[in-house]
Amino acid sequence: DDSHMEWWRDARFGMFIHWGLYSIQGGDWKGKDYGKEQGGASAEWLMNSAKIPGPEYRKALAPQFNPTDFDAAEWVSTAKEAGMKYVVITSKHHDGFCLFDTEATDYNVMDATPFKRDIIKELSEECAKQGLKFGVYYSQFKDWYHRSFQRKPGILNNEEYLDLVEKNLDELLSNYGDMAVLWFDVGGNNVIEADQQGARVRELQPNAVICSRLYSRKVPEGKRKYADFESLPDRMLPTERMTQDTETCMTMRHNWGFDRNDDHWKSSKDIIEFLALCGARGVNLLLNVGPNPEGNLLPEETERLQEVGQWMKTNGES
Ligand code: FUL
Repeated sequence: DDSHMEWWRDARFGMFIHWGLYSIQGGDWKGKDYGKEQGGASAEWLMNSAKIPGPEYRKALAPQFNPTDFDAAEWVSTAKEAGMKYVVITSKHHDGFCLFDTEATDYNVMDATPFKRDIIKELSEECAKQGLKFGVYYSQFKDWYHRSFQRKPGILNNEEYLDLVEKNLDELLSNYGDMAVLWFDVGGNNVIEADQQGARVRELQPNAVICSRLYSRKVPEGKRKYADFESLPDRMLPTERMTQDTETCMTMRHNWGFDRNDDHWKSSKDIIEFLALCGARGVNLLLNVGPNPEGNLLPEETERLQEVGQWMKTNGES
């Protein structure tokens, strides 16, 4: 039964949001630029690129995280006006920081920052209010902050870490109303664990749509039991129209998280052409914004979203 996929198939276009402690630095660490155009992975990879130990990263950034301009209503209405039907935000990226209230670790917005507002709660409630679907990105396999990773770099498949993931998932799936999308990212090789996490999602939110990145790319498609849609690598599109559920994601410039020096903006025209192409190939588009440390969408982002919205009104399907 794939009735839970219906809204997602109709939706076609969503907003992706990369936001977290890394946004404060905008790709910079101790005067050096680790943004993508400087050869870094991407601004949200700062902790890894600049080899910052977890405790140091937390100590430097968490006390500064105070995005008082953040207004969920504004973000959601901007997405809605652009013709987007769903919103997916980084509840926990690879730096391990949780943008939601969690009992599993105090490395979260409520306990470790002066902001003390549950961002996932505010956004999920606002999406419900404005009639958009809401989902979360969750980095289930990469967590550079976790103790076990600090002890033995790269090794996270242990009980202690899996316990954190399990608790986080239960919280995300229980405390925020309807969770429409579970956008897992970069699965490990362990199919048993991926299956367990997928099963838990089904159990607590039977209608949630699960991203194929729950599984490692090495796991053959037929073995990805809980993957509802195939997530293509950044900006990739198939050459033919897809018959299976597929999504591609794209950011508006080079980096996903906020970067101070990245001026590689795609034009509104580029974005609209890509969106139209996605439609023609039967692929959903998750278009990314990287809000600033104060909690604002950037003027360049808002401007592009408005122009996409104008195009959608005349050319998109409602
Ligand atoms: C990748 C991540 O490593 C990037 O930081 C970003 O989140 C992108 C959408 O997915 O796997």
